[in-house]
Amino acid sequence: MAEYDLLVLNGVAITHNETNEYDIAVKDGKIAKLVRRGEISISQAKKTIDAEGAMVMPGGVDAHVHLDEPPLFGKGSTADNYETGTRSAIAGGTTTVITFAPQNKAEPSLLKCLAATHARADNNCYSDYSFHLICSNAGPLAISEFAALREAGISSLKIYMTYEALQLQDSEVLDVLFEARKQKIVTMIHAENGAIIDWTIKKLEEKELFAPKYHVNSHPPVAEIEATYRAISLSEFIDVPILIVHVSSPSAAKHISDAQKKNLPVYAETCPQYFTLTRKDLDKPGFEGAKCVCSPPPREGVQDHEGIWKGLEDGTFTILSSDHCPFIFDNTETGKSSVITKEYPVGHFKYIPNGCPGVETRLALAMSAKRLTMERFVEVTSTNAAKLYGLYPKKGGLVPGESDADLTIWYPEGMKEYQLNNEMLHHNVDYTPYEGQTIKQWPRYTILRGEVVWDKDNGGITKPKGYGKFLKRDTSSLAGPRNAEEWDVEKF
Ligand code: DUC
Ligand code: ZN
Ligand code: ZN
Repeated sequence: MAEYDLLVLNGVAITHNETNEYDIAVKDGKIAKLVRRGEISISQAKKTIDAEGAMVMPGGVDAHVHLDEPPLFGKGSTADNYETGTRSAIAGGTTTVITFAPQNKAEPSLLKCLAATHARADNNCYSDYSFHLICSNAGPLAISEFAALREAGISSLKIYMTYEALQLQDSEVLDVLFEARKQKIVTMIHAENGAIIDWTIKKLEEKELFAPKYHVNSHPPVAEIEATYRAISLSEFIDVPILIVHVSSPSAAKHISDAQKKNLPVYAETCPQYFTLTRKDLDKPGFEGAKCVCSPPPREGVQDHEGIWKGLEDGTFTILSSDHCPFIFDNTETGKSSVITKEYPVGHFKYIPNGCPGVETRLALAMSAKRLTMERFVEVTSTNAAKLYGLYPKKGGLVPGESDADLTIWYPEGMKEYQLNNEMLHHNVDYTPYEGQTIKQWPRYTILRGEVVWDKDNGGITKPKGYGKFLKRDTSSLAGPRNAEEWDVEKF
């Protein structure tokens, strides 16, 4: 009888700290062993894949994905549900997504939101998945439920410093951070100053400036820079780990790297839109610019992109996520075009739903840019998200006996080049912000728990929905509070 279920042969295995010509043996959905190329015989396995010298990595972990959400960030609801969003993920080499379970401000319980999100995802997923709770009502019930969330396998929350429907005041942020510290929960923070944004919107409206491009003016860098510094200060006061999500501004990143130099447990995320898009992408004829409206917005140009790459290279950014937040462009009910009215024929920027699709293009865009060492690429696109959110080494690694056999196998160098177009993609969106862009690589196979779920040259998606499973998560394995003692107000 064959000893292994699957052998991946002739690949270059890459993890966050090693690159080697290893063949990979898989048994019962786990990585069984890594052996020097050629040291294992194909007769030992039921099935083999020849990687033909290409890179083989732990499957991508995308820790920032919005699926099946109601209107939260302007008008319009997300276009992808758990079926279409996770289908898109595996077609782009991502085997695990962490999506959001949103709490409505009128709903005091987080556990209820968790149950409702489970119901939307159950039996619908192609990739494995977990949830971050979005806490928009940090009242006593929500706070008292943090311990139960941990038992339910949720070890992270997201909070907002802007958006009427979501914003917490600083005292509420402190309430969340205080309990998060007790329960060993990582708090993700959308760091933009809501008051600065609202005030700037009024100034634009006074001048009757409504086109999509004014979204950029209404979210000036200072809103992100100030809120990032404030979020870091509040987390330092409570001594608790935070992750600043979707950082777009190199000046905000500077606050983050200064905090990291002080050994504060401050983590950060950026996304491909912040090294590919600029404000010019929102300044297109008519309403076209709405396709690239997201928050924070894309910044000025090459210098900002360079700042983002520098942060990815030097470790300021812990993770590279997609912030996949999809809205159909040409849909007047729930999509971007729902903000076009008689009164506002080119829409009004402040109502445009904020977000862009990107779960499928995240890995290929970052790979094609050829800026990161391959080990760093694995670290920011897979391993660090798994570590930060309590999934490592089950996810994000190739640890024999411990890691799920989740693999992304690329094409051999130079074998594929594409003009990216929306028809290639598997999301439920009618555009990609990256239409026409040259892509030098794409995942050829995606393997989830030992099963091929994506085979680009042989039919694409190969497993039905429902194979993806919910992942209960543990405590973060990245550094936590600096002081192990209980927080004590008398120390201040
Ligand atoms: N924040 C997100 O995380 N996603 C979409 C919109 C936003 O502001
Ligand atoms: Zn956000
Ligand atoms: Zn988001």
